[in-house]
Amino acid sequence: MQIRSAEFKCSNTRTEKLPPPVLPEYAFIGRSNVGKSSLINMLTNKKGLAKTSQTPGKTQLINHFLINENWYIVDLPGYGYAKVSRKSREEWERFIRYYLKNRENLQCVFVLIDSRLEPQKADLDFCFWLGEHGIPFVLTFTKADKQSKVKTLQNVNGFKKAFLEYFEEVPQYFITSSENQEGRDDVLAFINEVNGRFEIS
Ligand SMILES: Nc1nc2c(ncn2[C@@H]2O[C@H](COP(=O)(O)OP(=O)(O)OP(=O)(O)O)[C@@H](O)[C@H]2O)c(=O)[nH]1
Ligand SMILES: [Mg+2]
Repeated sequence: MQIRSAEFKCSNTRTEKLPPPVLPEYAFIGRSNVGKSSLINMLTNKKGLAKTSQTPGKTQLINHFLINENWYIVDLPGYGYAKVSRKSREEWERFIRYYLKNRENLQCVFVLIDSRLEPQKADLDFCFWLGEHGIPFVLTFTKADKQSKVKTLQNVNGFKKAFLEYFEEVPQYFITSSENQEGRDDVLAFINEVNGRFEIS
């Protein structure tokens, strides 16, 4: 898929104000600092589109980006950000979970996982929650440029193994780097295919 246009549409803290659910939508989520915003910029080839930062917890809202005028990427705030208060974390959780469970045009959730780490409980728990609620998701391992291919595959395999202790099969996954565009074509081809099946409910 060629990216012809990518524009920021809106930021929301309330689900009532989201764009009308008439276009296919893909949500990007993962632990804080995992590289969500960077991945969105890499996929769209637009450096400053989603705000990136060295400080975890930068993305605090539901941000909608309209791509090629016919589908949305949504940048969600990172989970597991230790520095926010318990109360605001709980509010965040309620809000995001409500969005994920109720957004009718949501086609797939991209769960971003840092390829440098061994399986993390927060990531596994979040995947289980998605599975329990029947929300389609794929895994996206990020920052693959930061280490050797062998090390990346070791961590991917570790994650798969942890995953299979609870699930019957491993979901589709991508290995990506926002630094060198690894995985870009595969992710966009996947989205293109799903877009082709979209029907307004
Ligand atoms: N080397 C390398 N660095 C990356 C990659 N992706 C992200 N980073 C760096 O990781 C840091 C966090 O990236 P962001 O894209 O802001 O992460 P985020 O998940 O959107 O973070 P929050 O919105 O704060 O939750 C930044 O310093 C990025 O430059 C990657 O693929 N390779
Ligand atoms: Mg971000």
